[in-house]
Amino acid sequence: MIDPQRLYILKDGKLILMGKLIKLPKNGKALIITDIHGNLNDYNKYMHIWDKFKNSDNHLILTGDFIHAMGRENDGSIQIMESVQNQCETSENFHVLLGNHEWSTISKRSVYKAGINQTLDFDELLRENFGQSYNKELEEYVEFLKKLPIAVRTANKVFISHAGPPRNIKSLDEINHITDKGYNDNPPLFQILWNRFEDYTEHDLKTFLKAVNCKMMIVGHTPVDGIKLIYKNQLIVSSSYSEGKKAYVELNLKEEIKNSKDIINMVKYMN
Ligand SMILES: [Mn+2]
Repeated sequence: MIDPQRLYILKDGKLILMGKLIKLPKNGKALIITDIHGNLNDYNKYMHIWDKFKNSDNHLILTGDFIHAMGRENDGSIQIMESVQNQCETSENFHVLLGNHEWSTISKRSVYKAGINQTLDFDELLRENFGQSYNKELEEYVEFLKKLPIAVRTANKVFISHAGPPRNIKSLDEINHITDKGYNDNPPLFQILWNRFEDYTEHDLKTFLKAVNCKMMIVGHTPVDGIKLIYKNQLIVSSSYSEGKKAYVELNLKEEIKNSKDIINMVKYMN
């Protein structure tokens, strides 16, 4: 039976249920962009880079938290949401991962930044924009967000997610099924969307990377000055909402990734 809340693709005349893990082959490149947080100006700049970059081998990975600006002024969350939906429907190489801010829209749990309830702000933004049809729009957004994948694993052994790592993961298959238990009261899902580096040890990171057979992990979530290396095997990237510089990664999917140096060489900065 078809579950309307899951994403299916049509392949060779058969409907295939998409899991929560995207696997990228050893071919082409991937642009990895994090934490846009409703900044339409930055989003458009990255889309301009993507427009020049895209071809059948290249991919774009937006690692979540594309909605929720800091405050109501200049909050481009709706425009970005509409654009992201449109891109996902028209390009199979455009991958959008769930962040904790999109998760809050699904789970109806409020998220705060600097004491501001951003979930409530987003609700008000929708009411202002859509008036009477506010509820219908919100439901459509929730449907769309529930279809988003949670992580990407590349053939050259890089694991990409919004945050994390989660604890007690034994295999990549567990990541593929990470939302099977739902969006609320699901510790592994919560951890892959919320964990910052004070929440896990070097041992936790190494254990996780071994379980998913990866050398490096790339996340967003914590604002840093462009990039920050954690325990040698995790790179935090801030592409828009940052503590200074805005960085992204142009990951070469063909090249062997042995250590952090190989990844740091692929970091680029946006002005
Ligand atoms: Mn986040």
